[in-house]
Amino acid sequence: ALTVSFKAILCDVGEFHCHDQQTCIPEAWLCDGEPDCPDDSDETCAQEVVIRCPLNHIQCIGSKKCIHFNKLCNGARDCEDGYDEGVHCRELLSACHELRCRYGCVMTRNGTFCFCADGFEVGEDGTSCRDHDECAMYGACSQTCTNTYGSYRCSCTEGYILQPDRISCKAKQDPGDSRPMLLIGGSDGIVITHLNGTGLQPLRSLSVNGTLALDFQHNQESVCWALSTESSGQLRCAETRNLRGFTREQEIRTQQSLQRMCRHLPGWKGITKHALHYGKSRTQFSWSWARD
Ligand SMILES: [Ca+2]
Ligand SMILES: [Ca+2]
Repeated sequence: ALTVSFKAILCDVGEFHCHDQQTCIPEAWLCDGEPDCPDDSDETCAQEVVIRCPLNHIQCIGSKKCIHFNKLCNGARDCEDGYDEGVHCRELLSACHELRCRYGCVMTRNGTFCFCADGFEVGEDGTSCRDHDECAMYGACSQTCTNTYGSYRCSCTEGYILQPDRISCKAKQDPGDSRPMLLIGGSDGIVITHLNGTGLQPLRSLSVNGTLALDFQHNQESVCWALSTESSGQLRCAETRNLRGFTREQEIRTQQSLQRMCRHLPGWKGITKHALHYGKSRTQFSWSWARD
């Protein structure tokens, strides 16, 4: 099991303190429909949860369910509360007709608008259809995203294989390869462990408040981490040969305040978000896969 030591955590400005008193999450993750605190205290929301439905989907009122536009006014009740069906389906027919949509017309209780085939979005004129750039949305693919006309394609960098979900990538595991390892930036050091928590080894101890973020560059066999201090942050990188200790450690000078920057690095959101799910081990982890 993990033997990192834990300290009481005070959250930063812009963070929410989970009711377990141990985990901090960005305020933006409050009431997003996805539990991030170990005790789910970020999802006990007074107001309605804002759900973002996928393209060509609409949210049923009063539930988290998203249904495809095709299911609106199709004669079958798809929302539990019947939001998708009703007299408006007949009353709005002529309004829809006047829109002269290139592909299809959506009728909701709030009015009508055009929609397009899956993979396409409505153009500026409100009626024509153009390709939807799926790659513009962060997280569409785990590694490389290629937008195509009417669709998109995910691919993986060398050494990784695309998974059956056609989105995620996993490292190829050849018989001679080293086993996957987990790098953990804890409050008092960077440690490495096997995925089952055995073979825990400290790589570097830290005297300041701990790591804000941690990343592993596989092609350079190096680890970079951001440290928080009271007033600013510091980015440091070191080489790790076979993940046995650090060599050639150096500070990377940055112009922007690092504390602010780390919170906005899009590529790191997924990592830290997962880290907080890991919060049952009672610390604020940033972690990164070395050979996922
Ligand atoms: Ca329906
Ligand atoms: Ca596309």
